[in-house]
Order: sequence, then structure tokens, then C-alpha cells
Amino acid sequence: MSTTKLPNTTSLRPDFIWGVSTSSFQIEGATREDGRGLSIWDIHCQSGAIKNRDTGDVACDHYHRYREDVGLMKALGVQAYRFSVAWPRVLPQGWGSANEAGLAFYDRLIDELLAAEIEPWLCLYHWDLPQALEERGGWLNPESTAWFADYTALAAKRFGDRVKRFATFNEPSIFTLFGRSLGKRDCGSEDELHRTIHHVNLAHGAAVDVLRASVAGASIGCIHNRQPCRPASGNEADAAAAARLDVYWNDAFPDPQCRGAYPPSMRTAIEPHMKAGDLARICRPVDWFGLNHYSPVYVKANADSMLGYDFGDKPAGAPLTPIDWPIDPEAFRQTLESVHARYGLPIYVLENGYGSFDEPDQTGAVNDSGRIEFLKAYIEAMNAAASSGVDVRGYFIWSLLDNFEWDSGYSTRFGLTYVDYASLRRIPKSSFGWYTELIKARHSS
Ligand code: IFM
Repeated sequence: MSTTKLPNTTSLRPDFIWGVSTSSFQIEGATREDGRGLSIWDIHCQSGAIKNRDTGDVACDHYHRYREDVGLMKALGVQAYRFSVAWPRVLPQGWGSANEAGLAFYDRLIDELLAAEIEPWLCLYHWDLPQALEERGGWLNPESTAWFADYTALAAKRFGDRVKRFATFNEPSIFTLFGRSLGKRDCGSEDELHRTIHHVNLAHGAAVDVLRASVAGASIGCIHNRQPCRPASGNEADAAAAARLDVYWNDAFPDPQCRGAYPPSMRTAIEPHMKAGDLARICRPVDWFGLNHYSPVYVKANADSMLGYDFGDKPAGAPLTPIDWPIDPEAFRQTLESVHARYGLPIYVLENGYGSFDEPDQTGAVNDSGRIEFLKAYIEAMNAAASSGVDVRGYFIWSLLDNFEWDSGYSTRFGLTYVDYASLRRIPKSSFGWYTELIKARHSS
């Protein structure tokens, strides 16, 4: 166990939920098994675009090792686990005939979680769009709202007897800004970006309605990636670029979903794509705000790029994680406060974590003291936000396991558990022991 002190959590509610998060494509593997259809990420990986030409074909092999992984969660003592359903595993063509073997996998996972007294938090979409739907235009196609509603109905009907916590989307601003399918790493023209944003918002609203109508006691939200967008310099153009990106990154989804209006600076661009009543269809009552937070983003102006921005340099001397993301717990506190003030919903932090290049030492142990320091500082920032009145109700670490980190493949590790990708052996890191101690201490206080 780590000897690093535990954070001060005295301002967090007694029923505060401690959890871990993952996503389907990043951990499951078994991409060609049991009737799963292809996703846009399978195709993107096939193109060799990922670091080291990594693919999701095996990933952490969670599809076969889910029991062992639930065992890890049980050892951690977490009360909740956020995972996502791979849409092409349950609907290989994206709509139409369901794949019984794919549904049965999630049945097994959910049952295993419940037997371990871990509450399943099911996210419907963490970026692995069925390739068959991408070929029909993906989120650019106005029919995508109906595709997503049908898929949601299938998941609700099958799992809603045992799952009550549902998230519609994970980080819609990220997969729309950086590629309407993410895999492409581009988001088309500005016009296409605006249409995509609107369709995803409509799909969210439709899914909330489906869940409400079909799952008794459902607790529903959407998970937003929210980071301060800061100018990389003191010059005015950079400040304007940062303010513009901030609207797309942070407000384009929660504003219409939770406040019933697009941010003013986007309205002229979005309105041509809206039909009467769309905002009411998007702004359906949700139960919580899912927040994924890592670190501030530094922005510089680039008049030649879409939306007029590029990523700029971080402030000289800023503390960084091994993957060069700024460590800034104060930004986390401010983000929690701004979400609370702007949306007034209970907040669940559904991702926060530390990317690194951990490797076992000669004894086989993985000492990730940097991650422990990071988590401690961020949890204390959350505690400070709670002490000033922010209604934060849960904290989920990204991630249970090292996993497929999108374009970085397996080179970057976010897990509390090290995965040896050659043998698929799991090795709990020192942060795993530290988080276990924290949860234990909370339960005994
Ligand atoms: O791994 C990702 C996750 O899929 C979405 N949020 C950020 C994480 C770390 O980059």
C-alpha cells in the first residue's frame, strides 16, 4: 500500500459514490467475435493511423476477462462502475436485427457487477459508431436521431430491469469537434460540424425520452468533457480564439440540453439546421451532469484553420503529467463551480485521471506515485468545491485498467491497474492500493 496521505474529503456527502470508468472499444477486444459488427474505430485502426499501428482487436480482452475485472473492482471497494455498450456488438448494422450474443455479454457483465454489489452506470455511446451507419452519413444524417433512439430502446428494454443509471453520450463535444466520427480526426466543414452537433443533441433528447418511458426509476444524464480553454498568450487574437473554442468545447451540448438554448455566438450558424420545436426536443429533464475533467487547454489563433484556432504552448514551467497535460487542480475546482452555477444539477465526476508510461520495476511492482499525488490534489480540489456549496455526488477515476488510448494506442496508460498487453496479466499499481485505502477510510468514517 502507498504511504501517501489520503486527501481531505470531509466536505463530501456521506453517500458520495466512488467509482471507476472504462469504455467498450478501449477495453473489450473480441471485435470479430459472436456476431459483433464493425465500428468506425475498427476501420480507423485498420488504416494504420494509430500509434504503433495498434488496434482494438484484443485491447484488454475484457470481453473474456470481465469476471477478473469485476474482481478488481470488488477489491478496490468501488460502489459504481461506468462502462459503455458497444452499439455494433448489440446491433451489428446499427439498426434492425439485434445480436443476442452481444446482448448476453452485457447481461453477464451487469449480473456479475450486481453480485459484487457494484452499481452499473451504462453509457450508450462512447464513440464506437457502427460502421454501417457511418456509411449512411453517421451523425450528419438526420436519421441518426431515430437510429440512436431505437438503439436506446433496445438497451433500455434489455438492461433496464437491472440498470438504472444511464448516460446518453460520452463527451459529445470531443467526438464532434475532432471528427464527427472521431476516427477521422476531422469534423468536416463548419456547416457539417453544426449539423452534427444539432443531430447529436436531438439524439440525446430522444434517448432521454425513451429511457424515461421504459425504465422505471431511471437516473439519466449526459457526460460532458469540460476544460477551461485559455489563451496561450496575452494577445487579443489568442483570447478571441480561446473564447470561441470554449463555446464549442464546453457549452454546445449542455447549454441546449440543460438550459434550452444554444450559446448566443453559435445561434446564427445552428439556426438554419433547426426545425420548430427542436430545442424543446433536446432540453429534456435530466437527473445529473456528468463531468469529465483533466486539465486546461491552451489555445492560439490561426485564421487559416477551422474555427480559427490551434493548440498553443502551455505556460512555461507549468507542472505536467508524463503525457504533458497540465496539472491544475485549481482549474478542476473552478470547473466544478462553473458547472454548478451554470446548470444547477447534481454533478458526478465520471472521469478524472493521469496519463503516464508506467512499467513494472525489477520486483514486478508498478509504482505510480505521480498518479497518487495527482488524484489526491484533484480530490482535495473537489472537496474544496463541495465546501463552497457545489453539489458533487460522485467521483469515478479514469480508468480501472490501462487501455486503448485512441490515437496513442497502448502507449499511454491511465489505469489504476497495469495491463501487460503480451500476457494480458493485470497488475494493480500502487495507486490501486491507495484508492482502496481511501474508499475504506470513507466507509469507516
Ligand atoms: O481515454 C479517454 C476517454 O475515452 C475519454 N475521456 C478522456 C480519456 C483520456 O484521454
